[in-house]
Amino acid sequence: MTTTTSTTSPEVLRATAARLVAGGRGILAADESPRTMSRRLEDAGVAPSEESRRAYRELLLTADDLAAGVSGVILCDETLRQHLADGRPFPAALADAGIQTGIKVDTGTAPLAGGEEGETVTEGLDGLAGRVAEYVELGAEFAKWRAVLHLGAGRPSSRALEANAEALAAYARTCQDGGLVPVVEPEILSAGGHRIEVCAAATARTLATLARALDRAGVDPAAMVLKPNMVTAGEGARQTAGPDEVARATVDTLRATMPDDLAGVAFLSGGQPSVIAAANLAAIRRRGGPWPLTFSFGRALVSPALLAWRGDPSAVDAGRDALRREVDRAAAA
Ligand code: 5MM
Repeated sequence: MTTTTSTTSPEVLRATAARLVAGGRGILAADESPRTMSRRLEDAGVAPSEESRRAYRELLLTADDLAAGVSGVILCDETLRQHLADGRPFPAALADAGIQTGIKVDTGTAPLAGGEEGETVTEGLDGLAGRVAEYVELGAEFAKWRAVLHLGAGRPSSRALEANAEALAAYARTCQDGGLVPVVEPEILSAGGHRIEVCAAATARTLATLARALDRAGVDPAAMVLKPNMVTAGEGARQTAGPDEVARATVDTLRATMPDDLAGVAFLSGGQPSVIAAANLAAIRRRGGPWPLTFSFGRALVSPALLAWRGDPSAVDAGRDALRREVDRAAAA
C-alpha cells in the first residue's frame, strides 16, 4: 500500500482527537451512503436525489447552536463536496460553527471468503492514502471506517474478526500517516434474540483482536477514537438489559481489552431508540473509564428530524428543532 506522510504532527492529531470527545460533546454520524440515504428519504416520503440529500444535510448542519452538543460531523464523499444554499462548502460551514468535519472513507462491505454465512469484510484500502490527502485538502480533520459483524450460528468467526481487524488497523495507520484522526468502528449488529452475556463475549473477542491489530500496525491510541457498539441484549431478546447492566458489561469489556491511552470512546446507537441510547450512555458515563465516553450516533439523532421534515420546506425549522432535542438529550446523558 502506498503511504503519504503528512505534515500534521502527532501532537496535532492527538489534540484533534481529544477535542472530538471533550466536554460531553459527541459526533453526529450523517455519513449514510447515497444508496442508504435515498432509501431513508423514500421511507419518509421524500423523492431521493442529489439535491434532496443535500437539502436534508443542510437542515441538519444548520440546526441552531449545533456545536453546543456536537464536536464533529461525519459526512460521506458526496456531501463533503456539496455546498450550502449560501454557497459555503459543507466543511467550511462546519468550521465556521466550531465543528470538525469527518469523512467516511470505507467503500462498504463485500462477502468474506471463508467466513460463515452472511459475513463480510469492509473494503476501501485501495488508493486510501491518496484519498486521505485529498480529504485533508477539502477540510476534513477525521475519518471513519465501519466493520460489520454478525452474532449467532458460529458468528463472528475468527476469520471475520481477523480480516476486519486487519483492515481497520491498516485504515487507522494510513489516516494517521496522512493527517486524519481515525474513528475506528467495529460494530456487532444487535439483530437476534441473544442474552447480554452473548454480546459481551463477542464484543470482548472483537475488541481484543482489534487491539492486537492496532498495536501491530503502529497506530497511536491517543490519536484515534474507538466507536464500538454498546453491550446489550439482542433486539429480539425476551429478557432485555437495563442501563446499569449495559453500562457494567460495556465498560468492563472495554477496560479488559483496550489500552488506557485511547483518546476516547464514542458509541454508535445501533438502532436503539434515542431515549434508550441516551439512558444507556448516561449509565456508561456514571460507571466511567480511563477515557472520555461519548456518542457518535446516527439514527438516534437524525430519525426524528427526518420524520419532522419529510421534505416540506415549511418544516425545516421543525426538523432542526427535532435534531437539537436529540443532541441535547445525548450530550446531557
Ligand atoms: C450513518 O450511517 C453510517 C453509514 O451508513 P452506510 O451503511 O450507508 O455506509 C453508519 O456507519 C453509522 O455511522 C454507524 O452505523 C452508526 O450509526 P447508528 O445509527 O448505529 O448510530
